[in-house]
Amino acid sequence: MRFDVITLLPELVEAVTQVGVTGRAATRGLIELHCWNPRDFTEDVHRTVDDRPYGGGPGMVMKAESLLKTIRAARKASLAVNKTAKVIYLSPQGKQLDQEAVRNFVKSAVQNTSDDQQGLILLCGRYEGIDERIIELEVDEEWSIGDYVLSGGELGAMVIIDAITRLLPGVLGHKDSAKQDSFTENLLDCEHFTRPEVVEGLQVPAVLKSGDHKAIAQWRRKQAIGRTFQRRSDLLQENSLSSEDKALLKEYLNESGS
Ligand code: 9D3
Repeated sequence: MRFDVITLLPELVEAVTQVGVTGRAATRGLIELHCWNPRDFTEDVHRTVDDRPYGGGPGMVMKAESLLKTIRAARKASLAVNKTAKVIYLSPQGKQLDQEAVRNFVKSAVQNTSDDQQGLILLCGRYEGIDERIIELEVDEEWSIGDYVLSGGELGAMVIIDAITRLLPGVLGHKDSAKQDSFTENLLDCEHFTRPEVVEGLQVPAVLKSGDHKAIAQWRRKQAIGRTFQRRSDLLQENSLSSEDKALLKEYLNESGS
């Protein structure tokens, strides 16, 4: 899958292809990242990308002209290899990203074969944002990554690239580790333990050493449901529990003394 990122800070975004799961995916050619810097599309000697807001007030706004040229160049390059190239603007005003939205991006990217690919163009703002007419002219969708204030869209673009990449076929080593993600089921994960058996007097739960795979799976599900109930009850409302799950939750609450 190809990502084209429009950013004043390409070195920040490029880090995503240099390390970790996304780095390996890039090395193996499963993802491709192209950064486009609006500063390279300016024509004045100072290479100006921002200006003062009409109406006054603090902060600066990214100018329309160089951004338009950048977006159109990125779209043209992406459409040379992709059937479509949606422009996604990262902004606090966007719809909040969740795992369902990520799965939908992957669906459009993957169900299509090589000459029917869907590229993504990720547009990152800096300063107070971009001239509204860019959104009107060129933006297809506007996404936020959560209710907190960032300094620009780059971390949002990197979040989207990371979350999409790990769902692409062939990226994760273990075949179903992406499928097993608890968020696929709207549940938090259970606890994890590795050697040694005792850390500063704290033991590994005995069931995990029992070798009884059915009991282990049931314990893990009980923990996942119990932790979700206690920490993120908002997730359970969407995901009404089966009678088996309700029994596991009761067991969890008895054991935790609540
Ligand atoms: C404090 C500045 N604000 C004035 C009321 C508005 C504002 C402008 C620009 C707040 C943040 C930003 C830059 N943020 C992003 O570009 C951004 C973002 C975010 O801040 N939170 C969550 N998701 C995203 S995606 C892009």
